[in-house]
Amino acid sequence: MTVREEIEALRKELERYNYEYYVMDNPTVSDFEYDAKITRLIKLEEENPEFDDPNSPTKRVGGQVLSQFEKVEHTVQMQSLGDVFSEEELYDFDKRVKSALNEEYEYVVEMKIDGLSVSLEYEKGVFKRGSTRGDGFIGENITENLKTIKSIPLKIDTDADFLEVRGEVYMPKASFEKLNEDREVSGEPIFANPRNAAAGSLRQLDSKITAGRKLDIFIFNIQQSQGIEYETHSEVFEILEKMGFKVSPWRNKFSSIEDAYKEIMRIGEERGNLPFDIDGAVVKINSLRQRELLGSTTKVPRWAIAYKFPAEQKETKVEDIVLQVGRTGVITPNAVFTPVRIAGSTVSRATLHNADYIDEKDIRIGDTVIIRKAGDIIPEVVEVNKDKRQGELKKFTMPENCPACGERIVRTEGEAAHRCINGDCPAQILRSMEHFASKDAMDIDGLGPEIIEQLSSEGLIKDITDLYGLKYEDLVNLERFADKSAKNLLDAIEKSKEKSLDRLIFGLGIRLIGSKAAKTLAKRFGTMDVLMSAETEEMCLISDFGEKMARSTAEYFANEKNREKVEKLKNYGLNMTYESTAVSNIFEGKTFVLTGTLPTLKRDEAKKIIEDNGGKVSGSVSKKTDFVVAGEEAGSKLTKANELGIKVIDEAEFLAMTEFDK
Ligand code: 0OX
Repeated sequence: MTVREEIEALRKELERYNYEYYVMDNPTVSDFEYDAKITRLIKLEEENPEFDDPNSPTKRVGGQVLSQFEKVEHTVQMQSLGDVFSEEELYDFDKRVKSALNEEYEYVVEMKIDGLSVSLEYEKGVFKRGSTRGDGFIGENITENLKTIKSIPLKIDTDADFLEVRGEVYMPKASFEKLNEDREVSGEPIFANPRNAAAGSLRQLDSKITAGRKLDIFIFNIQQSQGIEYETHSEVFEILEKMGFKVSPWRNKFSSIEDAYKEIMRIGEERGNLPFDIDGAVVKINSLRQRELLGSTTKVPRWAIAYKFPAEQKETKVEDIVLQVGRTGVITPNAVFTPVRIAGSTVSRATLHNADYIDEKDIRIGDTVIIRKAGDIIPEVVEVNKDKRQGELKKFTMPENCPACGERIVRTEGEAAHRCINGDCPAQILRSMEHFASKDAMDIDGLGPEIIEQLSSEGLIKDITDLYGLKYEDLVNLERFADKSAKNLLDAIEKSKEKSLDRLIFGLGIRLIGSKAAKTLAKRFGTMDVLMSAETEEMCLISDFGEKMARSTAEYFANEKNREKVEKLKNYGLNMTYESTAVSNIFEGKTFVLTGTLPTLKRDEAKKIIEDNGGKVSGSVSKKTDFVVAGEEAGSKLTKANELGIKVIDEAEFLAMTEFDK
């Protein structure tokens, strides 16, 4: 056997093992044997670079680091699905199908995998390119990341000269839990749910990171093909399966909507037992000819619909109600639960907002409560299951004293919140330091709540100004610190001195002054000195700036302690002037609203481009809005823009306006 033949034989064998293990879930060789073969192949490829193949199984470990993702135009639109939430709405969908077709038809019901849609393109059976859905028309080239997903075949056995398939990338629940555990140990932020974790993993510019994330995929569609024929969706599944793809696990056929509905309910019952998250079921017309007849609206096909399951709810027990003191002294009660898994992660706490909220829902320690995740992320109590209340549980009352400093708690008439009004309350000081270091404020990398707590309990920092006096010797011998981490933290603190004035103003934590208001102040007054001597009346004249905000700002700077704090920061060399970052004024006087997921820009990036060009970003659509930049899954803001006749543009049009993509 020549070297070339051995290389080829190993590649074939290893891809077959991948297929057996990752697609069929039925390995035929031991890990040991697999490792021995891949090690041999790596060696042969290194020694014989002339036989390189970008689709060799050795390329599945990642390695290429990109500076950005290239755009990919989808020649066949990657459509999204219309949603229904009830049996009635599902039957309405069927009525529309029935009256449009006027002949017999069949449905296929699939699970709706809660992941991210991607396209995979094969030329003569070789995987050439993979991309995200983006806005359905333009996505991002994530080929290298997709190659690391072992259930994606890099070569397929097919007569098709060209084939584009579509599938959903997801992170299995078990991989997600393991990933979050590891991240918690290493102090990285955890992902809210498997979908976010999968999205974060696919967006990595370094494919090695993606390779370590254990993603998987289900393929559910042929987007386009040359050289093969098929007439129904069921047939498509058979073809895909034969080619070696991992296809959607549930895909039964039904000849009535009633039976399709029963299947959806069956899927719903299985939801909790599956190793991956689903957020509903998809009902599709089986005949491709009938799909053509039904066609699509501008956004979604008329031949398919997603039946969305209600947010998952679980019962758990309230073990305790603990109080958290915020940076402004507001005392927020939190419920501590017996941990339960819900919508993709384990929940053990939820905010109970304030005493009125607890009263209204009558939540008591020891109660069994029903919880869910609002927007699939934030845990909340739906209600108390009173049937399970055992004996007379004690009603919750706010204590009279602050749990952190022991001073009296007050509640201003008409306000829901209880507050600790002791300006020296240690909990408030800790929270305000956390706020100062946070991402939207001074963005000091590595200075999270735990480190702040540690530095404070070591007596090294009493307020934010002390951060700038920290020395290497203070840190290096502390627990959790070593040479490198001490230097990194000091570097990050040093770097923060250059941050723009608006971040500093926001970081001070003036009541009612969020990051947007801080920017307004920085722009209007230009330097900290001018701002500190500004009169309330002057601030009231600024558009978008309310009287309460003006008064709160003036009060803050009238306080001698606060003035001293700013003076100290100035002496440490913090930047106290606002330098406009505007690169043009083409958006001067224009208000933009961003909605949905844009194909390449993150929301922060789009916002920065708008502001850098003199425009404003607003959170809601009104008559004052000039442009709505809409991406994937744009919701009610898009509807409102259309109602009001406001110009809606996509990312490409937006970038063209700024000529940013040239
Ligand atoms: C899923 C899923 C998503 C076909 C045409 C519009 C949507 N998340 O599991 N989309 C589709 O269908 C496409 N099917 C699915 N199973």
